[in-house]
Amino acid sequence: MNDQRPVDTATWQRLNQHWETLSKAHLRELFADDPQRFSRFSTEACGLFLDYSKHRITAETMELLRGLAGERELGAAVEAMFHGEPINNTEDRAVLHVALRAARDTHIKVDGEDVVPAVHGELERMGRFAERVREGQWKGHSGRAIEVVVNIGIGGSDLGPAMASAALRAYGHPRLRVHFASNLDYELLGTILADVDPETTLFVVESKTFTTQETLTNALSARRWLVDHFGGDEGAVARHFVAVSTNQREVERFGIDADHVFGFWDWVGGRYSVWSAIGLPVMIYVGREAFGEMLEGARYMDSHFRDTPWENNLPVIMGLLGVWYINFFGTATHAVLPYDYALRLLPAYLQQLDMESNGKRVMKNGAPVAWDTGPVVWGAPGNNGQHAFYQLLHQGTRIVPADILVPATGHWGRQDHEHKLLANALAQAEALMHGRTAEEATAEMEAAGAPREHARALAPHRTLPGNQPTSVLLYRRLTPRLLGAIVALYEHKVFVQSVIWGNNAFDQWGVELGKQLAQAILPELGGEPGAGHDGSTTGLIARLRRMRGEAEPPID
Ligand code: G6Q
Repeated sequence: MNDQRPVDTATWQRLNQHWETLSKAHLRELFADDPQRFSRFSTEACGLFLDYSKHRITAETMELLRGLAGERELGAAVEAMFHGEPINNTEDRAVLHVALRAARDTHIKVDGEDVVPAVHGELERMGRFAERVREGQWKGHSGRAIEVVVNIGIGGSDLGPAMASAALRAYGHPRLRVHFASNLDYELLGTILADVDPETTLFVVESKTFTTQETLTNALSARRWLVDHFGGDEGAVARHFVAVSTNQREVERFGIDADHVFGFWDWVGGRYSVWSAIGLPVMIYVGREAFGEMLEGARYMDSHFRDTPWENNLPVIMGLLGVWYINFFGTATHAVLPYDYALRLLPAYLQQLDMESNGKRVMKNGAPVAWDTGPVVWGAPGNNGQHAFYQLLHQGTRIVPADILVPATGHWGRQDHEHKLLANALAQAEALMHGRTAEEATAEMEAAGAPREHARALAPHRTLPGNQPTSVLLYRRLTPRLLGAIVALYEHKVFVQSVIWGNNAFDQWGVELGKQLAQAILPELGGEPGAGHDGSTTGLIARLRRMRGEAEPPID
């Protein structure tokens, strides 16, 4: 464990001084000063072309940031992860999502045992099952083929497969639909169930622990709905429910046959688990081959991350840029803006990946951090964002670094749509970087015939400061391989940052307290005496109890 604080490295101080000068520079000047800027600050790997020239950096910045990574022993940290060392120190676990996509002939040991054969064994079981469903050989209780897969899971057991299924719609089986039920209120599950036929629906209950309240509540409701449809015949469950879990015992207690349980391992974190059996709904939807290609794309990115010098290493570059903004410019958020509607769930997926991993306030050794860690990650598909929140990016008061993801082509062959989409994506990156000066705004208005006084008065409102940093990630088309590469890129980016900051990216103790308190409040909502809360919680419990007992209030 590296106990040194990043702020105590020699490079951190140098970065501070460097920031003093560079923070005053405008990207317009940086481009004017260096005609080679685009080629200097762009690189490509695994089907992804990264243009990071629109960042507030110079060659010296990147050199210093790489120096920081060196002082933080990033290289050794990467090797420790790939070698299955227990780098998740608070849970004493290895962190091996990279083993989930390792080639068959690789050897990765945990506690002396090679885990790769088991990974491929489980992939093989998943593949056989997925094929049976896809080919209509796996029949429901009344003998009909499956047409709808409903995933029941939450957090890491929901966001990954939901994001990947949406992203790979173009590769989906034409007979199959996939739904994702995660929320505890009945709105989501109820809406899905109202829309599907129990006789052709397969539920995949996904839960690493199989103790998660939301998932078990939804699974029990779905099961009751199914059994009711079959007139109380419990035998239907075996044909309509399978599970994915590391907790075989709890799954069996729920009533799902061991043959219909797909497993994974405690060295797979929830938010890193889409590559494991947690990806089963994706595999059923797109087929084992396409799922294998997604793993392959991630594997390419793993090799790239491990073997490529940092100058051209995508996760390292993106991780270091984040550190530069968060720790030196003091930015608090990071936007993800895909100009690819298939990636509409990527911002939510990355929100969990990043915020649950690096939303930490202590170092691995328990010492408090005295520097900011993970950003608030947010975003939405690009065009929609342009007509909504981009205003703040263009004229607000904050620096918001953003990733703009752009496919050269889509899956529909619609050149007319694609050209306009690409023009918009590039225009936004350009506008965010360049902005519009007061002089330019005034001249434009005058050229359009506005009187000088009017143009001058309006100029401050029409001025865009620019200097807003973006990374543009181009790719040819969103294929399964490409998706695998994108997701692995972000996984490794988050890891790079955790190494710089010194925190454990693989635990999530912060989410425990709320779960414990919910268990305590639950009986109180039913009227049992409480354990004692703050005045607000006690007042809200009482108010909710009253409201639930009341008739619908009249609307006045
Ligand atoms: C992910 C988190 C969390 C987890 C869910 C669901 O890294 O640990 O999002 O995935 O709480 O947990 P189960 O899979 O155990 O139901």
